[in-house]
Amino acid sequence: MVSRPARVAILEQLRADGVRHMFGNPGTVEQGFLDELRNFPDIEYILALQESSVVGLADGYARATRTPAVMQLHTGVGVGNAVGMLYQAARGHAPLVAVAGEAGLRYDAMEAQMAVDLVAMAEPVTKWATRVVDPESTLRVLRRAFKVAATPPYGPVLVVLPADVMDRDTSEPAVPTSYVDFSATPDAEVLDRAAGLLAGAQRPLVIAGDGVHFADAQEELGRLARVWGAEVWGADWAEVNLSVEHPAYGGQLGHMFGESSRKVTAAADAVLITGTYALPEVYPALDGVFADGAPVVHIDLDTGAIAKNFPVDLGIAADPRRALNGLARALERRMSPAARARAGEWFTRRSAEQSAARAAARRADEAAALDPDALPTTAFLQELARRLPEDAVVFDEALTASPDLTRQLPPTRPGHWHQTRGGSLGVAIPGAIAARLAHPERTVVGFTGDGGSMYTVQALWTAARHNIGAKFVICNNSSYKLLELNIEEYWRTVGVAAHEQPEMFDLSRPAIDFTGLARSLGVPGVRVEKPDQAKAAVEQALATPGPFLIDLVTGRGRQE
Ligand SMILES: Cc1ncc(C[n+]2csc(CCOP(=O)(O)OP(=O)(O)O)c2C)c(N)n1
Ligand SMILES: [Mg+2]
Repeated sequence: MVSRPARVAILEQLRADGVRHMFGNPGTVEQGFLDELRNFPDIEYILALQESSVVGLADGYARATRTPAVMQLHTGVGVGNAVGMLYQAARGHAPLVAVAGEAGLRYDAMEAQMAVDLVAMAEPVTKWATRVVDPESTLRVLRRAFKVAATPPYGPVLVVLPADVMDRDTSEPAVPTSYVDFSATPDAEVLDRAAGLLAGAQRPLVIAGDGVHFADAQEELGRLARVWGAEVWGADWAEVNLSVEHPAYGGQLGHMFGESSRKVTAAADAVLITGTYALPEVYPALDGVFADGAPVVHIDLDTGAIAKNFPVDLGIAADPRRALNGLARALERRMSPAARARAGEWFTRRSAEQSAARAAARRADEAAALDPDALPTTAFLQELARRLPEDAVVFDEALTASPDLTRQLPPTRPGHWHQTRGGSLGVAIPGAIAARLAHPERTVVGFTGDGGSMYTVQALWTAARHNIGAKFVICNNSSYKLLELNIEEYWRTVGVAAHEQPEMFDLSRPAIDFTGLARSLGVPGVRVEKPDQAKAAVEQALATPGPFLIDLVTGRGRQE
């Protein structure tokens, strides 16, 4: 293999790995390899104007393509801006490979401007962070980065590329990364033991998370829930792990308070956990999560998730799809006729109850949509639901508007709905752009709040710049509504009498002009204040080939 500068070799490596896009925000210390990109027209540089947006785009792209996404960050200042989004990408298990430049090894002693220990900075928010110190190991390290990012549990990786190392030659060949196959099937004896622990349950519960989606195990999960007669509750659930219209779907455990989750988890007399861990809330319960004596079985490719916080009776490192399939069969064999009858009756009753509840909600929404003075939320979402093609993708960061959204556009198809995860705001605008970039043939709509949008609003410019026709809906209630709801819960918990909401949750002064803001970034848009404006707005958004924004008034905020 001929020698060439490492700055060229890294691009050959990306090419060998089939990378088509690099998301980034450039700086001087990366100019060496960024300049070489002109000789790699098959790798498109997608320019974002702030590093939160860079990571949001890469995260959305990895979620949409389910392959590692590559991004470039600018040394300490860029990595610093990226940290919050990297945190959410890490919690969401996005396989990301970030490269960050720095001036060079030779300046290590100088405490030069912008220099910082990038590895230390990124370590808490990445799965692996490292620095290339010798050009002859540049591609070795890059390939390891790809492999680590795409090995369960997936996660972001940072590779620091000092400019003086990149300017030296390497003779390493650029060959595709070796990935590992994880279709591990549990032994029949282990599945039988799991079934033995679970088969006698009267009130069985499945707690499932995105690991189900990563393993394409939705069907197997639904089937197991049906066989076992178990409700499926979500935790760390930001993809479609089971259709929300599946009769076993119970809902989401608390993102925030373990006390809320406990009502569900402690009521079960047997628990199966898969694709998540117990339990990822902000204020998790420290004890009493599961009823005394209730057996807990956990199946995961992420062995760190198993028995992370509470003991389990059986932990199984395996592919959820194969394991759930085998466990359903083992349960069929192990369950008594009475247990099978209970499960069957439960499933039939649930199906009937849930279709009745959906029909009632539809009638209520239809009645609400007739009120011309009502907020336009329902009318708008109904219009959109009527007109969106079947394979549309929804990025849901609608927060307090999310229940309205998912009622009209229920997350039923895996890969066609993504939600925020990890608690960081600002994912929907870049996420929707990246989803559309990955699937230009699909209609992609990103829903975010007036609050959430502002963390990465400059990504609208990226959509305009690269002509990526994603649609954006700002659910504008002039407030940080979720914080208002959370503090009310807090007042109740600590026994503080309800009082006026803190001023800092109010976004009405001054009102943000979202259509003006979008226009300034190259994205046209309209504001929808009344139900009768909904239809025209939806039609205009869908008829516009490029990006389009709708400022949807979902609340009046605090009026003066
Ligand atoms: C990066 C980041 N900063 C701050 C927060 C705290 N936070 C959680 S919800 C929220 C309000 C979100 O407001 P909006 O997007 O308008 O949705 P709404 O609650 O009004 O439905 C804030 C600020 C966060 N989650 N992430
Ligand atoms: Mg809001």
